[in-house]
Amino acid sequence: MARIIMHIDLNAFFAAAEVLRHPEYKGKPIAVGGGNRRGVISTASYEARKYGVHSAMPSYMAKRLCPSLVILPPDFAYYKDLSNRFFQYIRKNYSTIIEPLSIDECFVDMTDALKDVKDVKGYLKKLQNGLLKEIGIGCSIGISTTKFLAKMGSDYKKPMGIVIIRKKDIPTLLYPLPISSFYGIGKKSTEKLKRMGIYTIGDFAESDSLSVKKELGKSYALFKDWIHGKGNDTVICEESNPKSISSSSTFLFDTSSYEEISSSFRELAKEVSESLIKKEMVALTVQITLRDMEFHTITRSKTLAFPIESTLDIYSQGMSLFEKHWKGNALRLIGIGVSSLHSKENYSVQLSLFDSLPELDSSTRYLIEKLNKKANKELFMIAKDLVKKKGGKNGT
Ligand code: TTP
Ligand code: MG
Ligand code: MG
Repeated sequence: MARIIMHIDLNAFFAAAEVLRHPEYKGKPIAVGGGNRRGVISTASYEARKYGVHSAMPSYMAKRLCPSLVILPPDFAYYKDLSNRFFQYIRKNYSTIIEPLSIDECFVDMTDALKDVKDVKGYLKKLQNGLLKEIGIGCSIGISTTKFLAKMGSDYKKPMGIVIIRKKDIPTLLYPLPISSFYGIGKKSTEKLKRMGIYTIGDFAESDSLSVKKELGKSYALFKDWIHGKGNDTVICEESNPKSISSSSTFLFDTSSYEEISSSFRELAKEVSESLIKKEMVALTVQITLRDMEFHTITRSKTLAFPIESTLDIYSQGMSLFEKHWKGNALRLIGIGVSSLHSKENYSVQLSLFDSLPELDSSTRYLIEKLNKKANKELFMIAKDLVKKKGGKNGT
């Protein structure tokens, strides 16, 4: 059965992210990038694009085109966090088969989600508005039967586009586009193709020229397939083999309460641990993120000598990072995550040793005491102590 593939890309991502935390820039020409003489523009708001400002343009040139342009320095940790929330939103509400293509875009297998949907456009409009409400950033969506066509669809209309490309729509929708907009054909090849008389995607689709074949080499047959509606429709879901797992939480009100922050960390550590256990993985690195009211973000991590997976271990390692790096200031967002992931099977030997590691034992005991004291009753204990207490024969 044919799959239904969606490609979704955030509009003017870094610039939109800045407008989100600086509403005073809404509707104004702004850009994100290096402000000095040698700096380049990462991206520009749609208002700035009207002046000809675009990605990869030297900042001084952008300023010349648009003297009122405000150029803000990039904050990658903040964008990464928004990006995670964007992917999470899709994963939670639409499909778990999701493949990020870059920080602001992903392919999603929507076959299941759309199988009983009559009004596809209306359905996607809801997704788009939901994302705008949840994350605060607009997006463009392309839907088709291959990854290539879905990507061409999301590029077709910006901002806030929703473009469905059926095979029969390819000539009307894509043939008139300039060859430079063909996903996969780079700048250099574009220039060469133009010299060969290939100005539009239609020219390429209908050409049989030997020199074009030579220029594109092995990719020629692939690109021909793509533009005729054949091609890859497998969305590779990184989730099944993640590089890291993390969870973050934004406080309703900024807080400097140790108790509140600590209990949030525990909740988040629980989510991370559950996800880790479900994937039968263990982690060697723990990371925390702290963001204050001015959106200054710090991330701190530590790599352990032993693998961990439990809520308590993730929580205690995260808290030790927190206690070391927190300056007592009010926080807006905290996050905790694990990386350097390994399958549990590979680590089973170490895990059995791990049980007797004194460092872990003492930190866990310390934590349990602290938690029980807070709860005023013996809510938590180490599993092996429980076995001992119950007089279990296997209590080692
Ligand atoms: P894009 O999705 O290519 O661009 P965009 O989101 O800014 O705008 P559009 O509405 O056209 O999708 O890239 C995503 C982010 O990646 C972008 O906001 C900034 C960054 N980026 C760079 O840093 N340098 C570049 O040359 C490009 C193209 C993007
Ligand atoms: Mg984008
Ligand atoms: Mg993009």
